[in-house]
Amino acid sequence: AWLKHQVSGFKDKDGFESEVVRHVETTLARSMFNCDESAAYSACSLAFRDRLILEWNRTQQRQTFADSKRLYYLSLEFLMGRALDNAMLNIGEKDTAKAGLADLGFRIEDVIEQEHDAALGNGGLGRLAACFLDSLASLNYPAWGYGLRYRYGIFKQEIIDGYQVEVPDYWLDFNPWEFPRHDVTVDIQFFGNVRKSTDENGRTVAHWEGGEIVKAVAYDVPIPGYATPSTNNLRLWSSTAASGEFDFQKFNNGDYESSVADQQRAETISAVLYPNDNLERGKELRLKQQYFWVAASLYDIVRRFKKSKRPWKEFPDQVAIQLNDTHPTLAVVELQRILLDLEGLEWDEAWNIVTNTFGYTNHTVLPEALEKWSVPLIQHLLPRHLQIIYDINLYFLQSVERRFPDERELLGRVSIIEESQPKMVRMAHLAIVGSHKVNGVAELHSDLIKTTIFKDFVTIFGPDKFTNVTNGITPRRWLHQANPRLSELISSKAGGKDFLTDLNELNKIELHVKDKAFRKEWADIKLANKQRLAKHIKASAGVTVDPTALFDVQVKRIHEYKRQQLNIFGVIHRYLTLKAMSPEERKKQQPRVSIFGGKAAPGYWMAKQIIHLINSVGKVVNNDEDIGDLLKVVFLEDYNVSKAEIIIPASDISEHISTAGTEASGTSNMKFVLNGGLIIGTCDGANIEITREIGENNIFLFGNLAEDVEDLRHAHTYGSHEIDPDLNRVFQEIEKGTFGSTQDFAALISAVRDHGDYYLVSDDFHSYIETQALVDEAYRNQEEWITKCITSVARMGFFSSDRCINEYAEGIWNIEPLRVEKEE
Ligand code: 26M
Repeated sequence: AWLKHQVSGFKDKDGFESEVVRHVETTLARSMFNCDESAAYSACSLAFRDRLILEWNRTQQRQTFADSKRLYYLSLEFLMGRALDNAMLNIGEKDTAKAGLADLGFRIEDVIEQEHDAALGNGGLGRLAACFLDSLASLNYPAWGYGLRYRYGIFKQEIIDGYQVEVPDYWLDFNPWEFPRHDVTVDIQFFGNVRKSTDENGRTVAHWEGGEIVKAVAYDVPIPGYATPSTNNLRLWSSTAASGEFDFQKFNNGDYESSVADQQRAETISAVLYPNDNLERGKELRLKQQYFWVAASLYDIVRRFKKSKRPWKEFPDQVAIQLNDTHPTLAVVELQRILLDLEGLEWDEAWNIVTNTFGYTNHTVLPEALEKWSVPLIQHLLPRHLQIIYDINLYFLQSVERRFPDERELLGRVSIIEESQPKMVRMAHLAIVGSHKVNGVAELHSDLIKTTIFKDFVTIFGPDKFTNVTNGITPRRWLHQANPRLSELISSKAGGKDFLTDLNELNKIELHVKDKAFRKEWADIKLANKQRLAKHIKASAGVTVDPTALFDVQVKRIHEYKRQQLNIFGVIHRYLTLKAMSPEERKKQQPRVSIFGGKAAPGYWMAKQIIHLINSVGKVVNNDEDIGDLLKVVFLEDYNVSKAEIIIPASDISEHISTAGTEASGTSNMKFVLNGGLIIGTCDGANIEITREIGENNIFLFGNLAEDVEDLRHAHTYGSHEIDPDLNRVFQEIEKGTFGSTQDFAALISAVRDHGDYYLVSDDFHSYIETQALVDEAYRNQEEWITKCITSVARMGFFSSDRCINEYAEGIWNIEPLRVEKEE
């Protein structure tokens, strides 16, 4: 243990105010008389940024001085959300800021609202990376994130006539949270060809020559830890033409247009985040992004290592690199290339260093999401890397053949090269072969990868190379920041704020589960959170909802495997059931608000149809006078991190209903329970471990199990496939035109009825409807319900990303927290 000390704060409220004023008047060059909320946001951020940057500098010095092993987390996505509120809370000066801003005539909530989300990610994978950065800093681990500085993050979603429309997310207009490092640049090579020569020792040396150069410029984002001075670094690379502004040679020769075109082509690399989630499309620009980012990051890491003058064999003692999915897998090849071609190491020595450096996290078993790149494309873009990939594969397959001489089929199955037309490089195979550890993100998922997609690799490398690290979430953002009143209430019963850094402390509140005043305050907080969401629903969707109704929420990327279609078919079933009742009978029913949110990948037509159906059902149901407040259906536009912070604390029940075996983990399930909401879910991903922790009486599980999915699919295809009768009635209603244009929804129905129902919507429908009825019944008994909620929150300690990061640190990275001594 070591002493934690107060982060250098503002002297007091007045000290804070004068810094805000100074920034308004000098940095922003405005007068306080025309300081609006947006200027107040900028100045307030700059004041906090000044504080952060001092700690950031000290942290980097500490890390350099300690010279201990560092982690580098390579992720193409960091879904950070807003930074100001997080910085204020982590530094511990939000109250100072609140009072100071009030003096200046501003409400802190309005100032916080001015910030544009940093939305450099698609969904779970990107948000996980952001939670990891928070935990790494809060736990004082020496760690850096490396990513791309996209000019456009995930698109903004608008709903027009019930359809999703994508609008570009231009977020960099004013971003006080980044520091351009125009002196930290790396030249990145593409295309060209490879020449081989022989050196004086008779060794063959490869020279990658020609092609084009693009310049990578570093932008640093400080990552403050909670209640610690540690402030880590997230380095994002931006692409620009190597020659700077534009090519003066060409310009002077009168070729102005093409010199500008070169500049634009270079900038295109970091221009936009690919908006696919769990879908691989093999676009050349995406591969360029991957190599650009990987090469710049490795150059940076190697440069830092070389300053220490240690021998190369110590590289893995100083450096751990984690691959967030296969997106950065070229790093394996790039490090081998650096060691071999530029540093002159022998193959085996280099390869030993490489494999001891990398760890690979798998986030999906969906076949359509597994990355493959065509051999001709890699040959064209990265000719030397293709040679190295072939050599890695050759040595790997030779060793497999030696050990398993009788298994001829095995070689083809595990080969890094798929013998298709054209040949493809299987990135997951390359990542496994190039890493010392491979992990899944929840127990079921980690078991599944070992028994299905990576089974052969378990045979080859043994079971110890494969491990599980169940995902986690940061309680700072997802409880303390998103739900301040609940955080406050918990700290009053758990003996202070320790639970925010040691989430197992939550179990102390279970002792108070019968405390009347505690329960009353608990219920009041939930109601207030629902009122806040109701306001947002009114303002954004124009629908009036009753805050005392049961709020049923499904917010996540729209995907067939996540089964929003099952949810909306269930809503239609509920609607039909209510319609068929007498007015007296209806009065006895539990009112519900079905809330949806999430983006569809722009090219994912089925997902877009699901959004359209949800909106079409909402239009009918919300305007049906027979129904009134008994059922409302809302689609919330543009779901993102900052909207999640409003939605999640307001949920009574949330839906995590993927086909068993398809959702690797899920992380919002953890956020909802931590905020005092219950779950209806399948036995999938982390739902299983949540159930184990909170108890099966506190969760509504339904549906078929992962182990039965294969047989059911087989039966659909080769046997007869009877559609659930209740679901059939839903289909008939849609086909009658009750919800408008029937042809739009035909594909959603025929996916179930005519195309094998791959996601088992019909198989699970009855169980789903029955379980939803149990939810209504349970909610009726508010006392029981609140007991379930409190008990569940008390038992959620396991799902902190702090626990998760400590597991990675110990089991995969072999890194230790840095001592943070009291400075003064
Ligand atoms: C691939 C190719 C081209 C463009 C984009 C992609 C791509 C982008 C994001 C593929 C997958 C992406 O993310 C997958 C993802 O978010 N997976 C989720 O990871 C979470 C954290 O581990 C899990 O909780 C979710 O279950 C899992 O779906």
